[in-house]
Amino acid sequence: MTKKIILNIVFIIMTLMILGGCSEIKESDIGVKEDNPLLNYFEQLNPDNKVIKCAYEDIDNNNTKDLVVIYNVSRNKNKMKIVIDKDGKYEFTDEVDAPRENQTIKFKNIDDKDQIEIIVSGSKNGAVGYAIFRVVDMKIINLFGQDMEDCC
Ligand SMILES: [Ca+2]
Ligand SMILES: [Ca+2]
Repeated sequence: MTKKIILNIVFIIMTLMILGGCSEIKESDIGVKEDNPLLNYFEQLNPDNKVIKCAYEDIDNNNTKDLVVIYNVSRNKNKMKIVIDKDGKYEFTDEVDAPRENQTIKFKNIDDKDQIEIIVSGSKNGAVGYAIFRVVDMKIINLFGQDMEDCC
């Protein structure tokens, strides 16, 4: 009887460990595969900046996929920039402020013309904000934003 209880406890602990391990993997999911060449390029040139979130899409409408990267720059500051794939030659855009927590990156061609727009949302201490960006001449232009200053 006692042995059965101990076995049950061991089983519960092991289950918790496995579940805990799984959620850890989920949390560290940055949105693209770790061997993404644009991600590797970013990491190589920005070794001090931990990558938080990525999204892979053709940003400049030239039929090559580009990589939006949100990364940490200091204890309380995140930034975003984009690795543009110019037919195999990678270039960075400038950088803009990015949300502190719960970052999401989505794409939508909001004006139905030319290149796709980037919708970034996130929060800081429960304050939620979002912004719509477009890349023009390797600069990230903020087309529309709401409460971004509260979450960045
Ligand atoms: Ca492209
Ligand atoms: Ca557009």
